[in-house]
Amino acid sequence: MCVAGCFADQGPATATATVTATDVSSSSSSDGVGTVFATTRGDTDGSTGDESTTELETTATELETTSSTTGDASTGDDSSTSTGCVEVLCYPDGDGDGVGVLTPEPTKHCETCPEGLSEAFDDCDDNDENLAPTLLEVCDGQDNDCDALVDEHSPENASCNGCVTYSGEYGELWFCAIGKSWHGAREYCMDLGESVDLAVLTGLDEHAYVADAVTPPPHAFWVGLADEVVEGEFGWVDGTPLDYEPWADGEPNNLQNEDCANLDIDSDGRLSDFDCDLELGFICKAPAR
Ligand SMILES: [Ca+2]
Ligand SMILES: [Ca+2]
Ligand SMILES: [Ca+2]
Ligand SMILES: [Ca+2]
Repeated sequence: MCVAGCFADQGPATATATVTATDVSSSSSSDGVGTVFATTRGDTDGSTGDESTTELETTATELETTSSTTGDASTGDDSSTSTGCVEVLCYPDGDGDGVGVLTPEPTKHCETCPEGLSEAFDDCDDNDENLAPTLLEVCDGQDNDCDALVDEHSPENASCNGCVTYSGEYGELWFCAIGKSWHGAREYCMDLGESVDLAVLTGLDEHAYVADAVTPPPHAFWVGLADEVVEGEFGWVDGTPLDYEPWADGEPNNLQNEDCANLDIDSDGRLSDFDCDLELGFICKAPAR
């Protein structure tokens, strides 16, 4: 616990100036707490040589024990900084959501961080209290939990803006019952995060997994497969070739130049090629990380 006279009461500048990281690292001892005491004690009685180090560290241990049982009695002075409390590094938390950031510089404090500072430093936006890695994703068009995905699945976000969300072994999925062209759907997916695109299905196992997860309506969902570049050569949007047989019977048939693939619930979840401008549902995916 932090006893009276602990430098948490004095603000970061005083604490940092008195017991700095340099004081600790410059000692021959590997015992951080003991070294701090030895340095303070040595300054007091003028003993700075190596011979006195062991004795001073022993004394430091005794002092620490005394300090923890009798409060400020061993130091007797509010300006003392050698109270034996555990230092913590505290990072500035500008939006008060309990998670700070790396800059500006963190400061050292006793036991706990004062208000406005935090031991955590991975807030993705320190100007918005609704964004922090400690939060759950909600449906608001923002990346609440700082994982670089917007409105993905969480216990608070099973569906969002017409998309049912899903999280599993193949990553994050959004099954969207919003009518969009294949290209319009792709843009929608990409707005959900840099790693998000129309779904790339890596093989029969994932294809079956995704088809099982679909909850109609609608019955047809665009996936990230097309042969717009070279007719008859279907490839996934991430550049990987199609290397398994995903097609429904008689597909793809390129009827009136159909170039975009959709997963058709009425064909056991297998794929058909459709006109890319048709407005269908679609499946977005972010691969597992
Ligand atoms: Ca913050
Ligand atoms: Ca924040
Ligand atoms: Ca997120
Ligand atoms: Ca969100």
